[in-house]
Amino acid sequence: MSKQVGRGVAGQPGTANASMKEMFIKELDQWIKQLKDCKLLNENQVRTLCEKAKEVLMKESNVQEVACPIIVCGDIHGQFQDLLHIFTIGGKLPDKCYLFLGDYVDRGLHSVETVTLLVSLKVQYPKSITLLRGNHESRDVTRVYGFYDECQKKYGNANVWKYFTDLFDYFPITALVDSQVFCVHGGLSPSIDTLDHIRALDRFKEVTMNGPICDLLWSDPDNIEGWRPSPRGAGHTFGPDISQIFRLANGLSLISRGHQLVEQGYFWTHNEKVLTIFSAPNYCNRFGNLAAIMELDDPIKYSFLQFDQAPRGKCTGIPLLPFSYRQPWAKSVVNIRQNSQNIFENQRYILYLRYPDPEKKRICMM
Ligand SMILES: [Mn+2]
Repeated sequence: MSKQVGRGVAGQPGTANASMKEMFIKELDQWIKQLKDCKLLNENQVRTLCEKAKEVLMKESNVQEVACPIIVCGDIHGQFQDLLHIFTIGGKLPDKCYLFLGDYVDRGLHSVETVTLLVSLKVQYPKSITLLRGNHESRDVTRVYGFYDECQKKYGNANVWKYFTDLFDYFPITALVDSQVFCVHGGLSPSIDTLDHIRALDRFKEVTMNGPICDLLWSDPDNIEGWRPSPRGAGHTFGPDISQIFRLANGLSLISRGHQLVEQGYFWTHNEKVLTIFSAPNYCNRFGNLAAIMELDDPIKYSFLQFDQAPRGKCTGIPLLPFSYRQPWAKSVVNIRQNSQNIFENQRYILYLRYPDPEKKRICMM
């Protein structure tokens, strides 16, 4: 008789494991419900969640392969009500599959709720949701731009911040939809020519401020020739010649990325071969932008769902003041929505984050 390890047969070694798994799935369902109600998990639950998530994420590739139909989402940045809204307009897991391009935390008021829900969904439905790493999924960046302070405020210590930032080291850095659509948070890297180069990288560590992984998470497309150092202080900007070479070398039809605020929620560059998707509407409660998600039915058939800010609902009551990173917004929320039109007209990309300056921690760069 063959061994039945892992099967639910009485007296066999797999039984206890299987029923523990079932119990955890039920518990996780409960956590997901609770989170959707904007109620936090406790510290121990977050630790358990992150341990489970590590087991799932460590098996994923640096170029995680996913299939259509899939919904691609850009930056969320702690805008939890807008994340819930995405699942309302895009459809619920696990019936619908999602790919998120990173930047779940910082800037918004609900980074903890946002990242806890997304990671819970990842553990519950690992095949239906893919979470890429953004440049904000890093210890250095979250210490400055909000997530660290929010964890301190909501839990009274930095443990939850530590569990999540340790977990971020496991997030895949790029994804490939049906071998044709390359997805990444930032952009390309002068030290990467092929997808195999990406597959060979050791990603299980903090993102440093230079090197190939840094570039993938920090770079931006621009209308230039070749490469330039990025004004962000990390990563590069790259022209349509560069993205074309990369696409042709790797058989790609499209490069899809987040990382930059765009007025309509999506923005084409490089002859409609590089796409920016941004999924945080009225970013920071002040920029008046629409957000978008992209439904990919197959690699060349896509549609965009645009949406505005969702009602703040049950989450509005959580007081989060007055950390220094939030001051520039808190003081000037009024009427910026009207003024933002000008900002968009004057400059195609109006807002980017600079690499945290170790000398000037806690200063908000817009
Ligand atoms: Mn970003």
